[in-house]
Amino acid sequence: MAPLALLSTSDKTGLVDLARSLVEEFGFDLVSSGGTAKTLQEAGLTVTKVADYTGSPEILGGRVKTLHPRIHGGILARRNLEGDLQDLADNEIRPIDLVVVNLYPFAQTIAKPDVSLEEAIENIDIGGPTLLRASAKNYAHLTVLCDPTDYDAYLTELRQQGGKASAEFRKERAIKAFAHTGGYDRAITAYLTGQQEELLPPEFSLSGEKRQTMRYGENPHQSAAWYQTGTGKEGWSGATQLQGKELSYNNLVDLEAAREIITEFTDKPAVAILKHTNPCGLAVADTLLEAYEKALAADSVSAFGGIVALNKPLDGATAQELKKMFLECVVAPGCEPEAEEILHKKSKLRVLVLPDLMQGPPVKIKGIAGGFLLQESDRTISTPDRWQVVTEKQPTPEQLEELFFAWKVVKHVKSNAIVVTKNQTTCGVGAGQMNRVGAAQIALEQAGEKARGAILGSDAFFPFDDTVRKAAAAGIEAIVQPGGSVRDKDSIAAANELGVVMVFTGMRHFLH
Ligand code: 93A
Repeated sequence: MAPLALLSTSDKTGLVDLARSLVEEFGFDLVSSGGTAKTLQEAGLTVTKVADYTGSPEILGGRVKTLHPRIHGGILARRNLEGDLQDLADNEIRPIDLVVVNLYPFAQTIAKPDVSLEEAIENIDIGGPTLLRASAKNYAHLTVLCDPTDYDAYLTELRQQGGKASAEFRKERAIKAFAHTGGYDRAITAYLTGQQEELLPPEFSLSGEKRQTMRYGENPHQSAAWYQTGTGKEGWSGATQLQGKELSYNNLVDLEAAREIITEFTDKPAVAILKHTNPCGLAVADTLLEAYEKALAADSVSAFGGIVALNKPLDGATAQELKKMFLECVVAPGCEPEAEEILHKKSKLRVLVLPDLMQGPPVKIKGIAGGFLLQESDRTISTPDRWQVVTEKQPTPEQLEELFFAWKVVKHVKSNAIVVTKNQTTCGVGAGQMNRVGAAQIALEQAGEKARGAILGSDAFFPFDDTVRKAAAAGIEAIVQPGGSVRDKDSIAAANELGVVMVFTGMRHFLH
């Protein structure tokens, strides 16, 4: 007998192509609920409506469509159990081999402004989750697909496995289906209790699906796992790993920090080298190669074993230089074939292509005793047109450009953070200090002679005038900081006294 597929989808993406392949390549018969059947018929496919198959019409305005023993018997029957097979035969029920369902768009519905309770409730899918859970329960005997991005993988699986998905494939999709219905019910619960999380866009779920058990976490004695939330893109926002060892927990944490900092630089080529999420070198230049060389020279000691992020596709010349250094990971929005070939010889180096660097998470999560904290990602930056020059001395256009560079960098350095920059290159980075003047001390010491005529940026305001005095003594010409301290006037007075330019951005960027 021909294999039988049941299709019932709200999101019709990829549906027709899947159905056509099922019929033409693998000889499936199709059964579908009303709207799905209509879409398939309009595409010229032969399909039996659920109502015709069961002999029971859809009732209650569609509230009861697939809830029928002829459907659920066909899904739940154990094909290796005499009694079940007898039941199927006695009731003229065909076993179902594939169930393709996606649910009423509940999250999207409640995200609409002024949605009524009635509309929300009508968008609670009952038959769909029942189909998904029944099929997932019986994954030993059939396949369930709840996500259009899995259709191609299923067809590939059928081609490779001679027309039937492997046990491993079926189990994976069953787990995905249970995770999906679980998340769906949590969204309904949150809505009805008035606790839905307004920080989260509808496609982002706090109940992620486990993508990978990591070898370990931050340290080898800590176990760790990688979860994926429903953004529609595989893995790390759709990144492709071209080569290298498996990504570790720390790699991903660093890569995400690298992605975030490099997105600040969208025009000219920019390269950031990070260690433990902080930039040890970052530079902007006319070419990627030059930017890398400047970033590396900023602190070549720390760059060893670093993570490199580039804002433009990696070219051959830059790859040639990257190759000379021991690095953990390289990420860029593209990779030219020549560069790929050059890096290929460094087989352990992880090279990732992330086409859309800008696609970051909407929220950040931190576990605390008794729960977790959720906050919006820090995606805003105040631009120079909104800044206030607070000193008698005004910045030159060049200084203003450099101040903006320093400001973009310091936003992504762990607090308390101070950076010293010159020629669109970091020359001193003070990260994660318990007092601001200590962070300045580190950045200025690292910059050494380069601090003369350089710019200093601070992620938060100066509580005292000591940082201004230290900066001026090292030769800093201009300072960018948020302002907002009760003692701002002390810092402004010190800057005026010492002939330093100072601007306030009006926005701070703590990062912990
Ligand atoms: O209203 S329901 O909860 N009752 C059902 O029996 C039922 N069966 C499938 N919704 C039901 N579905 C859902 O209908 C599916 O989960 C899918 O989202 C949608 C497909 O409907 P149509 O094929 O008419 O477009």
